[in-house]
Amino acid sequence: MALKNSYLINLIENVKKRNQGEPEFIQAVTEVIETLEPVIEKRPDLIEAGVLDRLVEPERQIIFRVPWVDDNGKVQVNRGFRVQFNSAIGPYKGGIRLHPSVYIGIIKFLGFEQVFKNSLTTLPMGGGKGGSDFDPKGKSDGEVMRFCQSFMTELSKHIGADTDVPAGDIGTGAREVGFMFGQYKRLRNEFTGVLTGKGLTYGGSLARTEATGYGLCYFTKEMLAANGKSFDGKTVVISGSGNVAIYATEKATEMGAKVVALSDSNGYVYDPDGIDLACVKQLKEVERKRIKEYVATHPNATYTEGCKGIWTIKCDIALPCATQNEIDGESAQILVNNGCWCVSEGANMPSTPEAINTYLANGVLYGPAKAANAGGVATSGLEMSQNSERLSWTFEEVDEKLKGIMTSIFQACDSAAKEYGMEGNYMAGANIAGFLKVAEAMKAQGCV
Ligand code: NDP
Ligand code: 2IT
Repeated sequence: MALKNSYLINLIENVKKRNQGEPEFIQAVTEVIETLEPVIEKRPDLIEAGVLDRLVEPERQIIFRVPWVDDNGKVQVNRGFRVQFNSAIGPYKGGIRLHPSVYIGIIKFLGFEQVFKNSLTTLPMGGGKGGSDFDPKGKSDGEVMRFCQSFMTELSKHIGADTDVPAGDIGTGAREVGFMFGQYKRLRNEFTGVLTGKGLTYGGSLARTEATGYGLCYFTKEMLAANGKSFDGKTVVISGSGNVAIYATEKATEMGAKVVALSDSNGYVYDPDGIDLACVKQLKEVERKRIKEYVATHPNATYTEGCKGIWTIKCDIALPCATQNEIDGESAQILVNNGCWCVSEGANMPSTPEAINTYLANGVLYGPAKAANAGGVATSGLEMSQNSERLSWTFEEVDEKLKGIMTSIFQACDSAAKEYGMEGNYMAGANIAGFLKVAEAMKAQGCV
């Protein structure tokens, strides 16, 4: 989409100049700013209050050394990050990514997206994100623990239950959250809801593990229903085989779909009989093995090296649940050519701008990440509420609330898109609806 508003054109130019070498951050900002043009034309007061200029600059960025000792007694050094992006509507909230590709540009893009996503959840959470270039793959439990303790030793100075509440993301699951929580408690001598995604024996919420994948399916179900469609009898391709992919597979299958493929960063499996999720859970959640092991016990399934090829599998619905920019323009075109008519995003920013243009040009129902995958952080918000009142709710209670939140997110995207003359463009709707709440709060609080 080409911008016409000169203020916004200058704003993006400035973001590009000030954030060189951070293409993911520039990509995330550009997408949002482009869809805000009709709002800005109607709301000069927001420009006057400097809301946009402030919105594209994180409130605080913390970068620190994370030294730890490996199993051979050798000192290793990683880099840790926490970007506290925006606290206009609540304490900073967002996950911690542990992956060798992490650098400040990735954390800033994720933190920026989180601001709008958290606003859409209807809960009082600002946006933040953290992480490290540490790779948990192939490390022993002891190494992961020593890394997490070192990471938290510094991070603990900057977070708190009413300040900034981290959680999981790629490479950070229950094990890592547990080690980080233990270290925070030891350092501060306080037992608080400083992290979410905690284990059920020490303050975690039921349904948080399932929440992102389930929430993705609840959102997608609403989007499909609004367009006279459903999951029932549809063929679905899901990328990734981590937390989000596993529980998206579970819920989509429960809703009557057949999930035929999953992947990891090495390759993908195609099972025409439908993915056997019990096997995937055992391989991935228990044994921490590669997805290619699946074919050893499933003779009808095939494994192909390389992850991009997963988008050449014929499907009705694609749910990318692995990582950013995993669907480029070429893959999007192949999906469309093969008859795919819905893409809904479990991962953060999995589609490149070219891919998104391809969806929109071909009438593909497109559920954008910051709306479609908001169920994880929404349930983190529910974990914070339970921690505050020192009670825990049943699985059914949390799941019902999650469904309600995902339905209201879809409705907010749908009505904002309609109000600004872009009916059916849920990306524009998500950006606008997420933005307006944060913008009003920033304006009301003055120039801070
Ligand atoms: P996990 O670490 O549990 O799983 C990540 C999966 O994606 C793995 O299968 C991994 O394969 C694959 N993957 C990671 N990086 C790449 C890559 N560069 N290329 C190809 N595949 C890759 O993470 P989650 O399931 O939690 O996260 C998946 C996505 O969902 C991320 O974009 C995350 O930001 C987003 N998300 C997560 C939420 C949550 O609550 N966990 C909430 C909202 C969004 P391998 O094992 O080979 O690395
Ligand atoms: O991208 C995300 O929304 C997450 N990784 C979840 C963040 C959270 O605080 O639960």
